[in-house]
Amino acid sequence: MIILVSVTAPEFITTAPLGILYVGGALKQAGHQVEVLHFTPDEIERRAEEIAAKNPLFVGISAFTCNQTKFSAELSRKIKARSSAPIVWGGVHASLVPEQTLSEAFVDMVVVGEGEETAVELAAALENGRAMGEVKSIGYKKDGCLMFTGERPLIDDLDRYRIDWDLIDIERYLVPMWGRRRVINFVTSRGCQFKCGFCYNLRFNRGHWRGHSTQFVLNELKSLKERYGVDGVRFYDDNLFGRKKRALEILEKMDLPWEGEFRVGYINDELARKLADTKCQGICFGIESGNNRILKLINKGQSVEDIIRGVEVMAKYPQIRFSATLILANPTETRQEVINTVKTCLKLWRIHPRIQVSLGTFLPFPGVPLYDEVIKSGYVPPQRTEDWEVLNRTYRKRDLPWAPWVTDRDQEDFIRATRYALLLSLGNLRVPLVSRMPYWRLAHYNFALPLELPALEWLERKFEDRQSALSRIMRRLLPYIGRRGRLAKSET
Ligand code: B12
Ligand code: SF4
Repeated sequence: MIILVSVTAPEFITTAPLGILYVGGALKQAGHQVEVLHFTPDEIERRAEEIAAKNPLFVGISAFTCNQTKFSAELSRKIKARSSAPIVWGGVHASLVPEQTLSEAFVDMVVVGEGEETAVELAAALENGRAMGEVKSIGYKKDGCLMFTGERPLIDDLDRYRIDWDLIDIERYLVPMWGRRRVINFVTSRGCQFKCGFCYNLRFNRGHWRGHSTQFVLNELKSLKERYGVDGVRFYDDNLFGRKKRALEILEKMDLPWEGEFRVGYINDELARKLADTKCQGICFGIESGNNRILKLINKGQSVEDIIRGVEVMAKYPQIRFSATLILANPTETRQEVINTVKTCLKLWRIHPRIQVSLGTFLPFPGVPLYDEVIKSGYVPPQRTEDWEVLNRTYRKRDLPWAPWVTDRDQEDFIRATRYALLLSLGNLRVPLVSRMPYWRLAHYNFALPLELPALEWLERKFEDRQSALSRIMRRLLPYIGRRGRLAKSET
């Protein structure tokens, strides 16, 4: 038996852990008995005992760079204390920080990059007592030294592997969205050909896009509909439109409501019209900045003018929910440039008053192109796996030790600007004062005495999760309510 685990913060627990479901599917295909566990940190103690008692061939742990590293470190330690089963870390974090991860006493091996082929070979090597050096794309320990085998090629034919939904209770991941009740997260492709400075793709996917075939995706979605009554899809591809024709064909033929992310540069009138003809419920643009200097620095491949053009097009299709994500505190960014970004948000809101704007601060994820800049400016990155939890954008208060160009006052303002930007949609209520307040605050970049925030946060908490009719009305009136969790993905 092989056990694959993802420990996830409660606010993200309803998104299915697709990485280990793919890896689990590959291991099952190869004849192994597999168990996938996805739980919140409060269960660590109990789960560690359960895992140790099963004495698996190995325990595979999946983590992004965020508080998952802390939860996973705690779990690994507890399993190690009770069992001799090898502990294998995989996923984005272990792939981008392999040496440090492997140097931890609670980690026996790391898998770097895509896991399907590697996990199957690793399992075979462990079962047959073969040398670990024969398995590509792993790190292991030998006589106290950290050993790394070379990279294997990326998987080109993705159709060889599929998510095995039987490995989890899918009901936990069918969530209500846009009036539908059973919406699932799904990916049709991996990687992206662009090279944005804050993104893991260049390193992890080596700047390559690969997709499942159209027919494969349509078959999988058909089976999700028929077997589990799935009635909507939230696409989590790095670049859903990596091949435009293919994406459109899927979206046109799948006959399901959907939501996904886009690059601004893809949008034009023709494409927007085609999207509106599918059951598109929402799209999100990574706008990132209101400054051409910063857009160039982060290598986004789009200008402020492109952004405005894209939003103008989307404004003609108000039936499609529309959100935009932006990053503050980019390396070398000045206060004035941050203000420009905030003003750009307001401009976009004037063009498209239903826009949902999400501001986040730049986080130096290891391995991204801008990471080296941050290290050059003197930042000492976390020295222990669990300390990478500092890179968590959903905290409301934080300091930014990697950003000496940001003052304490600026940080306070960022947090408030982020809150008020989410509240911009209050403007649609057309209630005097309430609707103008966030706009006024942002327009003047003045967040002194933010007395409205506690009141609005109270409202937010009160109506975020409830299923009552009143909650539903509130969420309709105040669209930002209930969006924080969903926007977290866009913040990436
Ligand atoms: C869905 C998603 C989420 C979901 C979480 C889903 C969940 N249940 O955990 C939500 C929306 C909640 C989310 C939140 C965040 N996310 Co996110 N998210 C994604 C997204 C879009 C898709 C993930 C996915 O399903 N991929 C598809 C699968 C097939 O790929 P995979 O997970 O990498 O798995 C493969 C390999 O990594 C490997 N593998 C994975 N695990 C294991 C384990 C073992 C044992 C082995 C052998 C192999 C292995 O094999 C798999 C198959 O080849 C990715 C981008 C992307 N497209 O991958 C970003 C991404 C993973 N997220 C990212 C970030 C930063 C975050 C946040 C930290 C952002 C924030 N708010 O601050 C949060 C933190 C989440 C948390 N605290 O748990 C970054 C991670 C960067 C990094 N260095 O880790 C990414 C890469 C986006 C980006 N472009 O930068 N996210
Ligand atoms: S941020 Fe988006 S467009 Fe840029 S490299 Fe990453 S996935 Fe591609």
